[in-house]
Amino acid sequence: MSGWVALTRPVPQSIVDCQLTHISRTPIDVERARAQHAEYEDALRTCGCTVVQLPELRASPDSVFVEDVAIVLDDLAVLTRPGAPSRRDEVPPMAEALRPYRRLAALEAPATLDGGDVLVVDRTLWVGRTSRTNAEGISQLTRCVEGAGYVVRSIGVAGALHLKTAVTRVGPRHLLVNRDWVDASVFGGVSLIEVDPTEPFAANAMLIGDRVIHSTAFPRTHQRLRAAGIEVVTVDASELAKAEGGVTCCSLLVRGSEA
Ligand code: CIR
Repeated sequence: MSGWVALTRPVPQSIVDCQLTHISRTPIDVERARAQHAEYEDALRTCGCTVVQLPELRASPDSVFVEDVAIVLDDLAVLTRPGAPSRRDEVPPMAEALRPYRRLAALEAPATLDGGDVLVVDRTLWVGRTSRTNAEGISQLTRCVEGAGYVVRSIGVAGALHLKTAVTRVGPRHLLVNRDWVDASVFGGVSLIEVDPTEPFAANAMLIGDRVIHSTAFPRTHQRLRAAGIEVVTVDASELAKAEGGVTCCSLLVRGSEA
């Protein structure tokens, strides 16, 4: 068993009714969003993933953003309880999708936690305190993963939907960060690359192996990544950005697994 499986879900027509927190609603061209999602799946393949597209969930407007409903680690997967009630129907189908790959644990009420708030760096899970993730969610996640040798540390996030809107890994020892939204001084033993100030949403990048998938919307930040020796694979993600989604949210990576 080797490589990566990337789980994705199609863009439903209902995405036009998606949750929005920090941005205003603008019309989403669903066909264009679907074409961009297909381009994103191609980028995942370019980065060495086997893409497994799960069935469409027509009644769940945000179901393309699979990242939020589970945290997949090497040892287990934790099903979340998303902070937005409209997203909780996405969890049972994800449990079925993940069962062939991992032992499962699950958060329960009153916990809330979105996968977009969980940044894994080695054996540390940094968890953002946001409108989607509460203290009980962080406590329950800790209980689920500590037996497998993971440490959970919570971190404040201001002005962004999720922790990974503000900071993501772009290399074994590199983080890409928007310091307006998160206090990056807490991350030890890593090099910080700051987003270009004109591209505040550029901190969401997706690391797979030694390549990074990143939106075409952030050319100035690409220059910073390339200057650090990081290979960037670009995708147009502009329609999904209107739903407040970035590149990490549209897949769940399962390392070293085949169903
Ligand atoms: C939501 O508000 O839940 C969706 N419209 C966007 C979720 C994006 N997910 C992520 O950044 N992990």
